[in-house]
Amino acid sequence: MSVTNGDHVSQDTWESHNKMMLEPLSTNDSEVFDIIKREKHRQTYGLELIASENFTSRAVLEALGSCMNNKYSEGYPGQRYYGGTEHVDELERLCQSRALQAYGLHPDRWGVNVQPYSGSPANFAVYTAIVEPHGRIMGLDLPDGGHLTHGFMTDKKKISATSIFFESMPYKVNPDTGYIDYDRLEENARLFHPRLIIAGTSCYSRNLDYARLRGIAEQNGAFLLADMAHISGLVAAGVVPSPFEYCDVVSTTTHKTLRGCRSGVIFYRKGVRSVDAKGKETLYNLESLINQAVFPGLQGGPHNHAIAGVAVALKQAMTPEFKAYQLQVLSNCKAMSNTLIKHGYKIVTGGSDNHLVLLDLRPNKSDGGRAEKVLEACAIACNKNTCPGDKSALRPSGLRLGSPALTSRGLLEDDFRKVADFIHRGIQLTLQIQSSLDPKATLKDFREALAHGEKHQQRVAELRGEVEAFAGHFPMPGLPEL
Ligand code: DSN
Repeated sequence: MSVTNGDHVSQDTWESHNKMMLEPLSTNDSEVFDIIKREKHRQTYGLELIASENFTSRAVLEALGSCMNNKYSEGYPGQRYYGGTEHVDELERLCQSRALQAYGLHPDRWGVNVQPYSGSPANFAVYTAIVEPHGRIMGLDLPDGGHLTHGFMTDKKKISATSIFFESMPYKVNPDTGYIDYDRLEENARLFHPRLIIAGTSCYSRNLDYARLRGIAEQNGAFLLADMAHISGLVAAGVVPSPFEYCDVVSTTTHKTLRGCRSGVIFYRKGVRSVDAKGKETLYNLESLINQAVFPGLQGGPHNHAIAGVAVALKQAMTPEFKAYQLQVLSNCKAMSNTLIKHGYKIVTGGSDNHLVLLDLRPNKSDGGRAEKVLEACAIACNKNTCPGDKSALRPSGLRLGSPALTSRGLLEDDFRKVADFIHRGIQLTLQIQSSLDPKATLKDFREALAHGEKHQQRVAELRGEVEAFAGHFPMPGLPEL
C-alpha cells in the first residue's frame, strides 16, 4: 500500500488506523479522558453556582456527540451548498418549529434562525443585520449587569467588537437601588437617537420592563432586541415575563436556564411592522437581513450536532417537568437569597425575581475576587461581579450566585439554605484571611496566604470536606461516564 508521495503504509499500520477510529476515548486518549474525569468529579462533588451554567441532560449530550458533527451544510434547509443534507434539513426544520412552539410563536408572525454558534455571534449577527456600520446601539453597561456584546467599552478602550464597529452608549442602573434607571435611558435615547436598544442582562436579578423599553424604542424609531440568554428557560416555562410581545428581535444562548447544549438562536418578527395614519402598512424585512447576516455574513457551516442538541432541549422545554424545574429554580434562588439576608448580607435590589442574586460585599469590607477564590478552594464555584456604583471593574465588590445548575441536580429550598450557609462560612473564612494580612495586601498576597497559611488551609479543607460530602449526595445529569 502506498500514498501519493510514495511513502509506504504497512498493512499493520492501516489495520491499526482502522482500530483507532473505533476505539473508546478511555483507551484512545487517556490524557483527555482523565482530564474529563477530573472535571466530572469537580462538577459532581462541588456546588455549581455560576448563574449562566447548567447541567444538560443525557439525551442532549447524546445528540451533541452524534454523527451530526460530521456534516457540512452551508445554507438553509432546501438551499444548501452541499449534497447529502436531507437529514440535516429535516433536523434544522424540526429545531426551528420546536423553537417557535416552545415560545408560543406563530410562524406567520415570527421566524427563527437556529444556526448561530453561540450568544455572542448571534448578537453580532443581529447588529450587522439591522444597524449600519457605526450605527448607534444602547445596551445595559457591563459593570451594571449587561453583557460584553451589548457594547462594552471603558474610558480608555473600546473592548467589545460591538463598540468598535458600532457606536455604543450604555444605559445604567441606579447605584442606590440597583434597578435599571429607565428615566435616564429615555432621556439619553432622546439625545443619542439609537438604531437599536438591547433589553438583556448577564447579572441583573429583576424582571425587565419590556413595555417601557418598547416605548423608548418607538419614540426613537429604534429596533428593540431582547437578549434573553440568561432567562430563556424561565421564559419558555412561562414563569417570568416574556419579551416576545414587545420586541422586534430576540436572541438567546441555549445552554443557560434553557439547559441545552452550547449554541445560539435568533427569533425575528415577520409581517406588519407599523401602520401609518393613512392605513399604509410597513412590513418587517428582518428575515432575509438576519438569515444573511448569520450565513454567509458571519458564519460558515452550521454546527448540526449542536442543532440536534438544541432540538432535544427545546422538546424538553415544552414539558410539565421543565416548568416544575423552572419554578424550583425561582424558589431555590429566593431561599438562597433570604438565607444570605438572614446572615446579614446585602443583596443588590434586596432580592431576586429570577435565577440569580448579586451579593454586595462592600458592607463586609471585602470583595468578590477574594471571596471567589476562597469559595473555589472550598469546592463552591461562583463568580466575582461588579456591583452598582463600583469605581473599578478591576476590584468587583460582588458575587453572582445562580440556582439553575444545582436545581438540575434535584436540590430543593432546604438544600439551598444549606448552600447559603456554606457560602456564608466561605465568606467568613475570607474575612479571617483578610484580617491576618496588612490592610493594603493585594489579591496576590491574599491568594498566597490562602494557599500557604497552615491554619487557613486547615479551615478550607474542613469546609471543602463538608461541601463535597453534601454535593456528592445529589445525582448528576448527563452521560453516565463522562
Ligand atoms: N458571560 C456569560 C455569563 O456568565 O453571563 C454570558 O455569556
